[in-house]
Amino acid sequence: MDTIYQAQISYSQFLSETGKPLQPLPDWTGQPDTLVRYYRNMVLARQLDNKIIALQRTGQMGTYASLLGAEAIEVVLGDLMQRDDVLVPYYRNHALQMLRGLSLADMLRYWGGDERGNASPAMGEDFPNSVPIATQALHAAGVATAIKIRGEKRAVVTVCGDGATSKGDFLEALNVAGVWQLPVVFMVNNNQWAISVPRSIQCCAPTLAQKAIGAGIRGEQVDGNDVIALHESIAAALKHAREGKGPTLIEAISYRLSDHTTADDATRYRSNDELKAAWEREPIKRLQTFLHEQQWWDELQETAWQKEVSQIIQQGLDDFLQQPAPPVEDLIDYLYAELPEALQEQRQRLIRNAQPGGNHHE
Ligand SMILES: Cc1ncc(C[n+]2csc(CCOP(=O)(O)OP(=O)(O)O)c2C)c(N)n1
Ligand SMILES: [Mg+2]
Repeated sequence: MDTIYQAQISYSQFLSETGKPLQPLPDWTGQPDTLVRYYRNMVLARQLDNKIIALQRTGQMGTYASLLGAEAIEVVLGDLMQRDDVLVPYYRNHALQMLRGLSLADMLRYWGGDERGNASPAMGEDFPNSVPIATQALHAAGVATAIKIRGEKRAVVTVCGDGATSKGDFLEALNVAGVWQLPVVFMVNNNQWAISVPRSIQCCAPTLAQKAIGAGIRGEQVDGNDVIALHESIAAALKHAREGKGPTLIEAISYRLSDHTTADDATRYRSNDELKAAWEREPIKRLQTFLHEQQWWDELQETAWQKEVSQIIQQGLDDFLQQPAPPVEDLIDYLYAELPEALQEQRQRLIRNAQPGGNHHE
């Protein structure tokens, strides 16, 4: 019997959990700029995340999907994607969306249930958040097809979770990206949980990256808490896409340090020990230790940055809280080109009820 095909999946990590280099580091890490920017952006993302959860707890925010633990993936993608690349995001990419130009206030609006936040001109040709799982992978393949037909040198990046990789949409998108050699990067934020379903019972394959092999495309695994490993992998995948050499699947190993959303309570299905162990690997402390050792970051800078971040967040928050709510008919107005009769009646009723003294129980 002959072996007719063999494949390997690489895993890359540069910094240990305690911030020590595990192998020679790439040249660009010899200068502080990029790494310090990654650090600052991760701190901003985390402080913002804490703030939004606090707002939700006090009734000032809708149901919110925390990005705690995914900061490294967000900031590296945000840095390496060019303005004319296209982001096709899911619901844990709001730091990335902000790095691509979405204002903090608009991001808050979206999570506050105000769709105007999802339609900001600052998003350019980026897509709005996808809440339906994995459908965005197909949208990304569609956009990448258009880019390919036009002969443009742009990449499409789509992000999804580990759970999403079990869906037909995801596998179909990989397949078409392979046969048509589309300029797309599939970033899987493998945070080990799909709500209460652990990675171990999500899929029998030892890696999710190996799903790329079935589609004949590049696939690799990286430490999703290590900005250097992410940078190397993402930069290569984007270059590959922009040069017309085809798609890449990157499986970034992270951990969802939060509940699934503010509507979830993860203590009901996962152990404290597992969570504690995951905190040892989280991305911010690791990079902070490395930066301290290089003498590129110190306590004074930390305090100053934390303070500046609080001010940035407060400004966005003031803007969000001061803007009046959208008109109630917005609920209906963008659903149809021509509104069916039954909805016209409902629309009128909504408007009447929203007026002061309106009968809310009609
Ligand atoms: C098509 C579809 N089915 C089910 C859901 C409900 N749902 C919301 S999040 C989620 C789990 C997704 O897990 P994963 O892909 O790992 O992403 P994570 O939330 O962990 O980042 C499910 C099943 C949905 N939003 N869309
Ligand atoms: Mg997940």
